[in-house]
Amino acid sequence: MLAGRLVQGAVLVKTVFVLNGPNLNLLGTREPAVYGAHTLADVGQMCAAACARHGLALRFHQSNHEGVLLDWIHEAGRLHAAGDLAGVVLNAGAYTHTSIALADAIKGTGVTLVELHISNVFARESFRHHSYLSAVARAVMCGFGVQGYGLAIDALAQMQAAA
Ligand code: CA2
Repeated sequence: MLAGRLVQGAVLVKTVFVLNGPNLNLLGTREPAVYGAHTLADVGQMCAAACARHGLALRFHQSNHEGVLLDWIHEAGRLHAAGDLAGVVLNAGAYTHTSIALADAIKGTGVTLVELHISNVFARESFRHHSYLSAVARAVMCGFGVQGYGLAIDALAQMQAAA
């Protein structure tokens, strides 16, 4: 069944934003023991397949720049305000551990957001144990490898269905 809302007899498909932060464009090229062998393009295909399963539209992006990530969260916030957003999956990379600006954007827009990490950050260096985003995220996932992205989209679709 399509996860959308009825507008004058037409189903309006909701959108999932999958946002990736700094250095995630390097996926599959370095540190395979930590992040696996899949590239970011592979992850994009996994997300497209997950969204297709649920009848959701996908916006998939990566940037090494904090302000660009902020702009995408604001754009998702506008869809959220219009009732057209299923949610955001955000792997903010190292900005997770530094960015009050991203936390403010998530809180300010009110988007339903899953904070995602490919690796189990709690099994790594202590500076990765603190996140500025977790307190404003709807849910936090880590350690599922790149399969976590599809699982996060499944979870957002379930939340939509339950709403
Ligand atoms: O586990 C994750 O997904 C992280 O968000 C990845 C970030 C890291 O700073 C977080 O603590 C945990 C780093 C992304 C860097 O990605 C690379 C991928 C391949 C090769 C080099 C870097």
